[in-house]
Parts: sequence; C-alpha cells; structure tokens
Amino acid sequence: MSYIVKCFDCGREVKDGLLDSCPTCSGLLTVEMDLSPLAGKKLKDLRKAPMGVWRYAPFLPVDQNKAVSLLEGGTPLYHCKNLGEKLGMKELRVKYEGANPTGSFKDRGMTVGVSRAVELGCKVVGCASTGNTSASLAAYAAKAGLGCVVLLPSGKVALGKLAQAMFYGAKVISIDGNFDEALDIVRRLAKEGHLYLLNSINPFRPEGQKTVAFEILDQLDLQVPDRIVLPVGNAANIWAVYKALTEFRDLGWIDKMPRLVGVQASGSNPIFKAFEEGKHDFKPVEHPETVATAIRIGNPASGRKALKAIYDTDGVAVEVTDEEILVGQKLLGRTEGIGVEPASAASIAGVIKLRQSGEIASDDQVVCICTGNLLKDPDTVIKNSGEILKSKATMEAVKRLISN
Ligand code: AN7
Repeated sequence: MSYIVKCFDCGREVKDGLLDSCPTCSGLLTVEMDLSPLAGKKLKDLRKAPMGVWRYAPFLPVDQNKAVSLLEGGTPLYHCKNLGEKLGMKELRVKYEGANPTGSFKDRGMTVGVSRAVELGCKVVGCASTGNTSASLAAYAAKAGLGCVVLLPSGKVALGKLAQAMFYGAKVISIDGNFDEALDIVRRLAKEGHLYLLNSINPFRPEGQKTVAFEILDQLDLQVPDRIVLPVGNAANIWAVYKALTEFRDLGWIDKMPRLVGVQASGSNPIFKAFEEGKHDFKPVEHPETVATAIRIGNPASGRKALKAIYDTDGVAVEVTDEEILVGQKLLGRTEGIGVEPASAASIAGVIKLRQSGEIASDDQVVCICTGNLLKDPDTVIKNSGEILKSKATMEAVKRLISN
C-alpha cells in the first residue's frame, strides 16, 4: 500500500496531509495509488476476504490492520426484473447502498477517512453536510473515540440523518445558510487547525468510495455494464466510481469502461448545465432547491472531477424534476420492494428519462447506484405515500374499509 497525494489540476505532489487543496494552484487533490503490488494478480485473489470495503485493501491508502470499520460495503446488487419490464429493459440493476451501517454510501469513504484521521493523530473531525456525511462521520468518530463537529443547513436536513448525527454524539451546529456556505466555514475551521476536514474534498474519502464500483464489477463477475447511473451532489462519488474503473482497467481486469450517467435535480444542476454547454468547468447555482435535500448543492466542490469522469467515459449528465424523482422513488418501492431516499431515486428517474428518449436501449445493461436508505427521510415518504385509513376498533368497521 503506497501512494502519493497530488493535485488534480497541476499534477504536483502534495506532502502536507492536512491540506484540502493544492498549495501551489489551489486545485483539487487526489490520491494516486501504486498498484504494482497487484501486477499479475487477479480479482479472485481478493475474493478470499469477505465482501465489503476491506476486500479491496490493496486499492486503499490506509493500513487495513488499523482501520476504523463498522463492516461497511458488501451491499446487495438487485436485478430489478419488475421495474425493468415496466421500462422495457432486460438488465436493470440497483446497487443498494442503503444497506450500509449508517444507511448510505458515505460509510465507504468514512471508514477510510476516519482511519486516516487516526493515523494523523487528529483528535477532532468535522464536516459540512446535507445529512448523510454527518450521520456517517458521527458514527465512525464515535467508534474511533474522536470529537466530531458537523455543520448542517438549517431546516434542510432529513429527519433520520439529523437524528443519527445527534445520536452518535456529534456537536451538531445548524447554520443559517445552505450547504455551500457551511462547507466554506468548515474548510476555514480546518485551515485554522480546529478540526480535521472529512468532506469529500479530502482525497482519502473518494478512495473508500471507489469500492462501490469494485463491488459492482465483482458481483457481475467482471462483466462490465453498459452504464452506471448515480446522483451528483457535491460530485465526489462519480469521480470515485470513475477512478475505481480506471484502476481495474489499468490492471487489465476489465477491458472497457461503462458510460457514467450523472443525475442532478433540476433546481441544483450546475454539472448538468456545464455538460449541456460542453464545458469542463461549471458556474455555481446560487439558490439550490430540491426535494432531494441530500443533493441540494449549488457549488459542488468536486464538480470539475465529475465532469472529467463523465466526458472520459463518453457518459452524460441529466437533470430530473422533483416530481420525476418522487415518481421514480415510488415506482422502485412498489415494483421491487426497494426503499431509497429521494436523492437516490434521482438515479432511477434519470434512467426513466434516458429510456424514454431512447438514449438507453432496451438491451443495455444498466446499474443504478441508490445511495441512501428510504428511512433517512420519513417526512417525504409519508407526504407522498397516500392516506392512512382510520377505523373504529371493531371487526365490522375494518371489514368495511378493506372491502372498499
Ligand atoms: C443519498 O451528506 O453531500 O455527488 O453532505 O447523501 O458525492 O456529493 C450527500 C450527498 C447522493 C451525492 N446521494 O453524492 C452530504 C452530501 C445521497 C447523498 C449524494 C449524497 P456526491
């Protein structure tokens, strides 16, 4: 396990482990793993280890023996035949990240990120969050015995996520502003040494998040799907997936790349807009809004990485409305029994849209990454699931209701 941290923009190596951007050009940071220990090896050599993030330890920049782990990863890959049939697709699959320990894909990045914090000797970790990052960080910080500070946009964090951050003992600070403003503050706190930053601009976070793509390929016995579809908020996860794919490709474990589809909510769509204009950089959206509060982000920190991931794989960015997101969420639940939060349903809504436009063909093999659990956002679920029937406590009254 050896690696360097380097600048995504100027390529220079960065040695100071506490920086969140390049000291020379202020660019984004990324980890470059030395994969030479894996030369001549095959995926099956890793399969002796149980499913999960740490099966892929040779691809991760922290010592597995000192890892802070809650046994994350190893989530189901469902073949969605019912929904596929409705959409005229044979090979639609859902990678269900809601099955992670805190109910979202963030746990994959956090096991690596918090392990890194411990390695550096940091005592307090922190993040800004639309909810899931804070829930995950709070849990891993508790496990590691670290202090934890989370900054949340006031009134815009789904109830389940807020409950988790409070429950695991983080100092929860509600900011009178949006995620982008909270991130700006927490980055400055990190710079002044008040905490170790564990947002996904920390390049160790995407390293853990790579494992969702490793697992998809592992579960498909290295049959490369035509497309991988995922929601884009702060935009690190699509980069992580891209990076994972390039690593398997560079080892010769796969010989082609899936096309990546980044899905944004139409009220928070800077990456979609940049893609439409063929640009490699984006303009922030000033007042992001969407029912999918997890991706209510106007100035995605890893936006340029996301655009590279999309262009390099001959992929696309799409936008979906809140209504389309809620339709996708309900359809997945009611045809497959899979419950995901609105941001995750954006990936389903994206598939529906691209299938209708013909961009996705009926025999395309498609994997949707559904990033978070239904129970994260019970308010939205209850609002959109119809009425509860009320009854007197008698057999007759109940019978009347069920025969209606
Ligand atoms: C369920 O928790 O940004 O594009 O602060 O919770 O890598 O940001 C959450 C993001 C998708 C977007 N799905 O991933 C946070 C946060 C769910 C999410 C995303 C998020 P990125």
